[in-house]
Amino acid sequence: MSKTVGDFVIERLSDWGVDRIFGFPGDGINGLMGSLNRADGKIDFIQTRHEENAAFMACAHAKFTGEVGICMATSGPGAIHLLNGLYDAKLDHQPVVAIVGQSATTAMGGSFQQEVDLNSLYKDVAHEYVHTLMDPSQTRTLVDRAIRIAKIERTVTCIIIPNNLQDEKFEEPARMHNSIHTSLHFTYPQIVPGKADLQKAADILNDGKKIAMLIGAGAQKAADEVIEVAELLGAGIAKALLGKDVLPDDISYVTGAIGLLGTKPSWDLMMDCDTLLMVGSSFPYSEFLPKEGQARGIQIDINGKMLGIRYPMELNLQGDSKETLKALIPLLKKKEDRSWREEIEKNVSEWWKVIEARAMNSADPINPQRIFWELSSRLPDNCILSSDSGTSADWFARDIKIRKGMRASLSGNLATMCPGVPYAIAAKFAYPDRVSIALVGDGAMQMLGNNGLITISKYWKRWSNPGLIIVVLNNRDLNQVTWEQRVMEGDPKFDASQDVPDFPYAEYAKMLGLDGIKVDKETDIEYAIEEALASKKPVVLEAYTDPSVPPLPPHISIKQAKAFMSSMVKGDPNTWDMIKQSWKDVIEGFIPHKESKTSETV
Ligand SMILES: Cc1ncc(C[n+]2csc(CCOP(=O)(O)OP(=O)(O)O)c2C)c(N)n1
Ligand SMILES: [Mg+2]
Repeated sequence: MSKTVGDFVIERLSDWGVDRIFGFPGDGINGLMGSLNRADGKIDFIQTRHEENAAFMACAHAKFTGEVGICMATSGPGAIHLLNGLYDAKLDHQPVVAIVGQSATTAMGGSFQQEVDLNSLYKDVAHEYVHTLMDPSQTRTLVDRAIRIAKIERTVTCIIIPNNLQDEKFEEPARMHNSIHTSLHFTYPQIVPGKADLQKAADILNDGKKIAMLIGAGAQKAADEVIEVAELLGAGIAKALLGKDVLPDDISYVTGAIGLLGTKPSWDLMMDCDTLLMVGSSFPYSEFLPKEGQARGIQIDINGKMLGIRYPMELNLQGDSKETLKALIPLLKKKEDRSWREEIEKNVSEWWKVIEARAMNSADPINPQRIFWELSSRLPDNCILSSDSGTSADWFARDIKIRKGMRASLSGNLATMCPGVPYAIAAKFAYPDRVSIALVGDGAMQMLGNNGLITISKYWKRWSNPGLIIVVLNNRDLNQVTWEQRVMEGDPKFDASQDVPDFPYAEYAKMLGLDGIKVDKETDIEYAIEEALASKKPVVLEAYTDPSVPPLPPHISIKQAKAFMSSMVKGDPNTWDMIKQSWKDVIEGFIPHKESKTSETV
């Protein structure tokens, strides 16, 4: 049989180094499935339960390996299902290529079954490159460009292949006018700002007395340089959520997360600094950065489009974080006055005591913070963590102490529900010897996570280390949003939109042949975590947690406090429990007797 277009697509992907595709079949891509089958395991096809999970997995593959992630789905409904996961990749700047089917060219334009205008549909998510194959001789061009552009732009691209063309005989582009001759290969260039700009940056940093650094995922490979700069400047370092695994949390001047899910030391760092150095982050909430005019700002980002959009920076430098910081270091003077640094270190060590005390507060039946706190100290070396959106992200941000060698991610910019489980699965495929842990709410489990458990049951025996733990916070509530209704809107919890039906997550895992552990007593938490870590199978650790524990912002503004009070006055069904739990957590914030610095905070 001569080589088909589908055969060439698979061969070329393999030549690009692709060895895994996440997807789900359909008649729109049967030609490609046949080619994968004939390719004799050259590329592993991982079948998910839902195309959205395939796209999340491709995104996580890119996040954890640095390689391009590939997902595949059929025309119409399959391509539509991919979208949310693809937006997750696009917004977090991950190279992902979606390969989707389309009605046969003979039927296109005929309102045929499953015919959707995919070029238009994908025009936003894959705006850097989305093309429909019209002729077999285009195949090489489309594959090469989709991959290269995904990498160069760190974004999502898409190839649409009509199903009849997948089985056509493949053709190399002819040597003639109107034909395109593309090639493999791409390596990232080293981008470093010019000398004069680096000197300007050094002058600003050398002039400052109170330097704050904010790092994000873009600083992933620059950990050593970030530390060296902070040491020279006596700076404190806050981490945007996607940058959580860039630096370990046991560094005394790392203030941890920033923003609504952030820490008080990060808030104080930003409110009191006179100079801000932002590296590889597009952290979106400006109200958590210094006030305009308070600090002189420098931003470093590989993506010029992301510069100068969060704070009016004095200097915006396009460059690779590692190389730029390396070039900057010789120009920096060591700050002799360490009082700013000492203050930050004091704040950080007090804050960890607050976090521990909050975690140790009892709740009914279990305080979710306690689960994260106890898990944190027991995390295996080199484990890979993923968090879902929901209160799990709050506790992940605050209670988990990252150590060197660990990886961690979540849906940072789209903040969508459901990446937790598929990210953890993709991590296992990429690193079968490492333990992977997902932190997920019950709402997200019911939306897609439970289906992910079926995928785990299908594949886990392939992994050399079966260590995969799905921690489920069973609070019978879409709790993060319930708190937003109270604190942001001043409304009571709307039961009709917020209540989640109970479901036996651990029992369900057992039905699937996995391990399931349910914990509903505080005294059992440590044992349950240790049992989960010792399990010889993937395990669901279901914790029956209290929805009245508040995911408090690092400081509460008067507006938020008023809204919270008003939600209770309006008759929130959980008023008494909420008062009890919120009060306990607020009190812990004052035990180390650190008063807030700004007048608008209470
Ligand atoms: C796809 C999607 N739908 C809705 C939301 C809004 N949202 C954010 S967190 C959340 C609650 C999640 O509930 P659950 O998974 O049970 O976690 P919990 O907050 O209860 O811990 C919702 C509805 C979202 N971010 N993504
Ligand atoms: Mg919930």
